[in-house]
Amino acid sequence: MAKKNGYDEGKKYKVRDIELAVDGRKRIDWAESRMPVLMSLREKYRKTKPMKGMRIAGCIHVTKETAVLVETLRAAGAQVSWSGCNPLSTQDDVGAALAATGTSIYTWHGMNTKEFYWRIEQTLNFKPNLTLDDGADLIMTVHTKHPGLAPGILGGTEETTTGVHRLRAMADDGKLLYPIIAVNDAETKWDFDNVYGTGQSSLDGILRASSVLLAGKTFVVAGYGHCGRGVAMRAAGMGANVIVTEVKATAALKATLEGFRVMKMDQAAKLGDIFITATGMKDIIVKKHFERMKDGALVCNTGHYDCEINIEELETLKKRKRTIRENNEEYTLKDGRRVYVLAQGRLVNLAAAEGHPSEVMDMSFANQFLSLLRLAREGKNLDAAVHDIPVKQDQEIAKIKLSTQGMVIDKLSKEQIEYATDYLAGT
Ligand code: 9W4
Repeated sequence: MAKKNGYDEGKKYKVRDIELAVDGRKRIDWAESRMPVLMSLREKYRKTKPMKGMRIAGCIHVTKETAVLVETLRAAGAQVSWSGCNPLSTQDDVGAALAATGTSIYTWHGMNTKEFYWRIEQTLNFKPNLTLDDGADLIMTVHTKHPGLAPGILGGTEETTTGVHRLRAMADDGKLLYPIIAVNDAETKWDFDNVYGTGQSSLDGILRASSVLLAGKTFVVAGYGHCGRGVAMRAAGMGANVIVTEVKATAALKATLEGFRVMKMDQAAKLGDIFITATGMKDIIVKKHFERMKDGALVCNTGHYDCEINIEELETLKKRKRTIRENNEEYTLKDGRRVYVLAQGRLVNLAAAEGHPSEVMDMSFANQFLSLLRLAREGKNLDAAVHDIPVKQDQEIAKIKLSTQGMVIDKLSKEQIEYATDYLAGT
């Protein structure tokens, strides 16, 4: 394939280097072996091809797990056109492997802003009848630049909390032009992502960037939402002594009942060996906290924003700074104490590790697949509103997941169902 401007030029794709496809395929094979729900859906729909005639434009992180989703949609008969939703999250070898097996894909790691907007236009060129988003950029582009495409679109899906918020606001203003399914709000997505996905991958990021022993360390978790809880649980499992800081009384109470000490960050700052923020709020760790930390303290963030740790204030305290290892900056303060910041205060689970494990993404992406299938079948009868995932779909996905692990659960008998629905019984 001829190369122009450093990129492979092809009719249906533009990726960093098509020769990376061999490595990408190995990664995808690995993810497939960890994503049994999606693979069972692929097997189920391979013959009947219920997505035949569907043209899906997708704008979501190009990762090995996304590739399993894309190839499942194609196996079910859909045509796809894909782009990444964040210039830093694209795995170029995965993009190459998708392109090499005929997926139309326009994305590469580190693309600039102009290229970033260009890639969405490319995916819209084939006039999709379904859209898939992570952050609603694709849907917004249809609404703002190509509203003429909307009548041909049966519906779209949205993967993230932020995207769902944007779309609900649009629907409230009567501006939404086609139905959206809020994949983010499925229990088998958000609960498992936040608790088990972020829980494990954050520790993975800390260990890759520092290789410290967790056992016996004082591990401070700021924020006891789902992410904080996942991290606290896993750190405790590795033998750390966990301290939680919170502003919400009920969340703090849960942390105490789950066996963790709770205190203010002002106090925890003196005790912690490792700090992780998971609040979604700014200025959780600031100058006064750095001033109290022990020599060697390690600080990182797994919340949504990179403003939870005030690095500018740390900069004012430093005498010297150096990169001690990948994703690990050593700040030597004026009094000689050293503070280590991982992944520059960005999301440590993504910047220093690989995000949610494939087993967790399996459920998010099974929800994506089933939602797109629902839109293909029923989209024309749905209102231009944001729709929830049916409870039945959540239960179905959890059930398939359990069955792939060889687990079968009990079922209520007819009498038990009657008992549960009879308000006169049991008094
Ligand atoms: N990845 C990401 C974002 C920013 C970023 C500078 C070098 C989210 C969800 C899924 O946002 C994602 N910044 C980086 S690396 C990096 C990576 N830097 C900053 O210094 C490094 C992202 C969903 N997901 C999983 O979690 C697992 N498979 C998935 O599809 C992926 C990526």
